[in-house]
Amino acid sequence: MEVESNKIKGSGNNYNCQRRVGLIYDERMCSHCAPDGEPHPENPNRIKAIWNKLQNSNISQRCVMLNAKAVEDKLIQAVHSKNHNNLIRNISSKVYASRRNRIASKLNSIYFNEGSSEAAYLAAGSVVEAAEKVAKGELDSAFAIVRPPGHHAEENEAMGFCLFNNVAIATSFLLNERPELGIKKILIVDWDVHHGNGTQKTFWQDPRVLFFSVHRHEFGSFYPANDDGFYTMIGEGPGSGYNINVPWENGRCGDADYLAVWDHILVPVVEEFNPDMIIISAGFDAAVGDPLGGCRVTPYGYSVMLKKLMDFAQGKIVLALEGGYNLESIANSSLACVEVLLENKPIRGSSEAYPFESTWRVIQEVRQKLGVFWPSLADELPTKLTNQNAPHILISSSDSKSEDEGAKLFVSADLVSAVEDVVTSLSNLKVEDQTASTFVPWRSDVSKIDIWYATYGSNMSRSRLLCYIEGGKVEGMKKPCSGSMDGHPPKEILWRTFSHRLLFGRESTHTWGPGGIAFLHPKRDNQCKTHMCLYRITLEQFNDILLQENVSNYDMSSPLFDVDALNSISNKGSISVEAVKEGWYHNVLYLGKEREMPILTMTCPLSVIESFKSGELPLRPPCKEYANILVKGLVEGNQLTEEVAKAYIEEAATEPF
Ligand code: Q9C
Ligand code: ZN
Repeated sequence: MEVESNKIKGSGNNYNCQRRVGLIYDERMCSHCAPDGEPHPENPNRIKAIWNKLQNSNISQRCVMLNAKAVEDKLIQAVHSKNHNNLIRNISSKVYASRRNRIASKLNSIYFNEGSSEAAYLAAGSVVEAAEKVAKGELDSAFAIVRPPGHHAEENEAMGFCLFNNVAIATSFLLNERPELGIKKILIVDWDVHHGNGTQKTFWQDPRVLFFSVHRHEFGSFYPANDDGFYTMIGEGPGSGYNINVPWENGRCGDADYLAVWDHILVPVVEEFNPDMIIISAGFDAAVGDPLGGCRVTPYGYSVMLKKLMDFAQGKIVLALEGGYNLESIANSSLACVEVLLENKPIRGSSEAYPFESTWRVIQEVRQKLGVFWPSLADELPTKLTNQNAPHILISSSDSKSEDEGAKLFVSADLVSAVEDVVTSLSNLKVEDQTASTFVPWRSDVSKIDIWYATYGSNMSRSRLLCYIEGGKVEGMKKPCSGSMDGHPPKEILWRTFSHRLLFGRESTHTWGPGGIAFLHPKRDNQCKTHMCLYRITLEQFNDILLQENVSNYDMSSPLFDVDALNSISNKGSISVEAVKEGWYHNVLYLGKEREMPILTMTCPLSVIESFKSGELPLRPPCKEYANILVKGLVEGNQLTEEVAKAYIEEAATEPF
């Protein structure tokens, strides 16, 4: 292929030995922004920050600049409906001005302004342009610094800050419009922290496109919050096996987690698939410091992930920016990626030692599900490997003194070396300001304060409570827990009764499936006597349990329930924890003191009780598995006989208001 020198102007002449890397950036993509100056994470500063970083570190000067251009409607309509195409084409015109905000408000996480149409056309067109140049061999690889992002956009729907699906449009362009370029199989790697639902749907039945997405999922509670991103979604018909989802069970995933997925899922599959080209939906919202992602991938991590992919498709790789909302993080991550493209080796650095236990579980689930399509995934991983886990205990709790060392997650030698690994690797990293999210200072403040955590539901069973501390699940639970940072078991267990009513409500839960779950009425009622199991745990552990009881995207960079809250709750009686107020158990209730230590429980707010009362929310008895574990707790705690415990639960579940 010949280089069209009038279009490609680069100053890379001093660096002849380097690879030809294309870059696209165009100011016009900055004119799409939230109306009325409203702050929004998906804002023009994102691509400006990346562009400035590449310029200031003299990296853009070593690349080939490409011109952004608007995508043609014909290419859009290979992915989107005519209706959707028309909407985005016209949304910025004057005639739409009065309706723009109303239309946006009906969509999921979308805004429009006068600049949206042009930016959307340029974003998609730029990825097409970059992909064509790389496919032709005029460039080795390219990075399209575009916005709005694309991977959430579906055939007939803008969502999740995405208007057109840029990567899907470029992929379908190469396969359907440029057969002469010989690109017959394309791998799409979506490492944005969110699931690429739009891209998945576009190629659901298409075996020419292997779509791979690794994302936070949390059993359908992380955006876009449904089951589309689960590992069971493998494509359909001829596309079966050509859709691979790696759904994280929890946040805080970092280099070790991602690289384990690369080594044990992605790379073996790509060896077999042997793509002609790779397009990366390169969101940087899994980066350390991202406000939406809550993960911890470092620039070094991204550089290794990218380098591993460069060994395929003759290095023909296009990166298209998706999400990423911490300006510094996305600039540093982008810089690392472009350096790898130029030099074909990872940047200097190192990573944390081990993946989470949950990461190995997810990897094994994916391998099992896809082993029939990709033989290299079929073998079981050695336990020697999968037993190497990141400690749940990090710095803060390593010196806390526990009477019961027997049930600790890690023998102390392992812990010491694991902590040392983490410390060493962090000190080797070149990135600034990424320690904050790993060494969370609030944790050491609360790791030495003990409280009584009073439980009235399934946590009355010790094995169930331990799921919140050590991670994992007990029988009947559909969803495992991620555990606490401090993995020490409770220091003491006591039983007491309290004059608050026990009730059961809700249709179903992620954890237990159909049926109600236990709530404690926040107000005293002297007629009632509810059995409660009190665990002496640290205030740090209480915070981690509070988070797990109220599944949310909160990243724990500050405590949910801090020392001030603890000091004031005896006066207030209860505190609603705003950061997790979407959760059912965000209301922390003070029940008194035991040996000078406060007794706390968590339940719903009074308003929810009112909704149960009025019938607006269903009161429902618990499912069999859930009832069984309540009974188990009461029996093992020597509080009631099995028969009496069953009757006790039954009565609480059927008693009307
Ligand atoms: N509770 C990309 O990263 N969050 N999109 C909405 C509503 C939307 C992210 C939260 C996140 C969209 C490209
Ligand atoms: Zn994202």
